[in-house]
Amino acid sequence: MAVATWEVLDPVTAGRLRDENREFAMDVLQGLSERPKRLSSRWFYDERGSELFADIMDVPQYYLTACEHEILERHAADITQSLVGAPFNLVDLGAGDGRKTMRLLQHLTSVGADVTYVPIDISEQAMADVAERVSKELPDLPVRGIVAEYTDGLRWLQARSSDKPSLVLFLGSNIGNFNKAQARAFLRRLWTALKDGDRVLAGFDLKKDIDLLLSAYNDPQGVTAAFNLNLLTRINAELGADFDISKWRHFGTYSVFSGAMESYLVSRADQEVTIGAIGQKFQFDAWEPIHTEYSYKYLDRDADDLALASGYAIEGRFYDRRAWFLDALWRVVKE
Ligand code: AVJ
Repeated sequence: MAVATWEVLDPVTAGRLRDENREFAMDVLQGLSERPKRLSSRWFYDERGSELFADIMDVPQYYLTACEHEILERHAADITQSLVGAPFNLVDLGAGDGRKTMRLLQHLTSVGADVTYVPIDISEQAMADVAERVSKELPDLPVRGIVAEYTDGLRWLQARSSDKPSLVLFLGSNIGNFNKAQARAFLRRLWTALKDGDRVLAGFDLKKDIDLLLSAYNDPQGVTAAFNLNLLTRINAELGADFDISKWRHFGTYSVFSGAMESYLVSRADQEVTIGAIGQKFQFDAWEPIHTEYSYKYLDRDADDLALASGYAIEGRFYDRRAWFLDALWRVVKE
């Protein structure tokens, strides 16, 4: 049985974590000083937030996860076909609980591919969970996780296994949190950390009937609302604030103009909130919004443009039956 191992890269020390708390405080101060006020979606994922997001993935109205499962199941052979002939790394950026990647890994082990699974995640807890799940279900698969920021982790991987090609997964429409300029910058950084011939599989949620979008981000069970509101609970816990959660509501809307689902926390009353770690009080008017998330929706053409603009060739486009979601397969072009 191959034992799953992972390395914690150097910068991620206790010091870095303390810094993260400072960065959180600075970002909250900055965002709540703007108008309209905003908080970044990158802070959703504390332990409770990650749990709530896992619950969202099981919400029937949140079609994204089921669509991508279907894609990976239907197209596993085509997606991996160009790499299975020789040893390669399957690199997973933001593996979550690893359930999605299991679809590909199961296929790869069934055809006897010489693949090493390399999850990269900033959270050591998330790493331990993925490693456990994967080694339980596929005990013979080598797993070499890296606890680091994505691009630090990739660079380190390239330095160590320079000859092995990589297939890098960036699934789940995580790219949707970036606007177009940020998405291009991210993909270019990724390109820089990769080598000629490496592949990227990126998940894009496609533009579709707006009613479907709205119900995916306003589920009747209130899981998405709880996920959004948890950001205030996190600020209370980590920054010593006194947000009264009952005085806030979740609001998710679609902007046809920007092509994004937008999430807000809206104040139900005039109120004042103290944030201890910042040493400041913040005023909120009744019905004043805090913007918390963009989830950009794509046309096929938008995804293609992004690939070409950041140095990739398009190798394949894989869809679920209803064509609600796209997993785009790109090749890194350096020569
Ligand atoms: C994890 C960023 C892909 O934008 O759809 C789910 C997060 N927000 N419901 C998304 C989310 C509200 C999700 N991503």
